[in-house]
Amino acid sequence: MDTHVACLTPPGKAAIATVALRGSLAWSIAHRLFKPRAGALPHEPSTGRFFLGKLGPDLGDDVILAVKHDLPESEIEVHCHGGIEVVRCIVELCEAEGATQVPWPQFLGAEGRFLEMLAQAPTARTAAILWDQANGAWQQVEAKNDARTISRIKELIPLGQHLITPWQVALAGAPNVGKSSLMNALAGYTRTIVAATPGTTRDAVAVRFAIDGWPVELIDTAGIRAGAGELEGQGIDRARTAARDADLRLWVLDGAAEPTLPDDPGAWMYVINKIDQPAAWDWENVTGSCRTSAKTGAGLEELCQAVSHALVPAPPEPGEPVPCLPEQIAWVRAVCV
Ligand SMILES: Nc1nc2c(ncn2[C@@H]2O[C@H](COP(=O)(O)OP(=O)(O)O)[C@@H](O)[C@H]2O)c(=O)[nH]1
Ligand SMILES: [Mg+2]
Repeated sequence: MDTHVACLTPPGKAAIATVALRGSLAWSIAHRLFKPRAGALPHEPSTGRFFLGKLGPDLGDDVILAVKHDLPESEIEVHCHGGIEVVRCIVELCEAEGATQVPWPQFLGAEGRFLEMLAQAPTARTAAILWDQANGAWQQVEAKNDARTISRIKELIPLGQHLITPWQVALAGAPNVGKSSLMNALAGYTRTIVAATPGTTRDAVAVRFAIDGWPVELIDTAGIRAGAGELEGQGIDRARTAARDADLRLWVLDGAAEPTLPDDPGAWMYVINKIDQPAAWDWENVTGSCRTSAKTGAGLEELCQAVSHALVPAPPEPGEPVPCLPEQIAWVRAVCV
């Protein structure tokens, strides 16, 4: 097999860059290019050893050479100074000794794709899941390919699709029930217009944050009501689309005024807001609803828990496989038919 060389760190100015080398020639290339600060490189590489020294002709760059795998397919990493020219020089030296340069995704294979996702993980919780996947969690699926494992994996597909891309959660309901206030209270800062005049929010406004470690894009929709003007009407159309396409739809009811129910009966999670005010109707009629006050903050924690549970009813255990690459998802879907 060819000996491959790739730069694993992004191009540009940085303190450190990593150049990796793998193949039958890797260790002999290291012998020719690298001079340890003390002693000599051993005749054969041994996994897990590090060496400090110079790489390159004349003075060379100060580098650390790490042995990731020993013979016969040895793999080594050179941790050199960052910068485009330093990296280019080291890669060219390896090429001159017989290595072939390949792009880093090709060098790393599936692990690299998880690491690429890991770099974009928006929360510690999603990063931990991607870490497990980069560390080979999927091998359990290949080892234990039974019906229970597969059905559990299938359950986790939506989560796998939302480790980087946020879940879309729509806030819908009649004007003035407190959708924008709830969004602001949840996001923790003022982002949308809150006003006492019905119909002030004319457009769908989205804010991204995390609920229970899951990335969420909360969409505050224009109040859906009949008899609106043309401009407001366009906002209402966009609101309907955003609400229809969302992963989770919250219908906000005003606990202190006559309730307006959705005309689209689909799946809604009901939120009864303004519970700091005297009740205008019997909330007990709406089972399984969350009760909040955007004004006092009451019930927001419970609302977050309910949203988290609706999005990810059974979160993965540490080390559990989660399908997140397109081919993994396609494979699970194919074996589940
Ligand atoms: N007392 C009370 N007033 C609220 C609450 N939530 C919103 N409001 C008020 O209700 C009005 C309409 O709120 P807004 O968020 O603009 O409603 P939206 O049209 O559904 O987006 C504003 O005057 C808010 O201050 C709440 O929980 N308690
Ligand atoms: Mg509003």
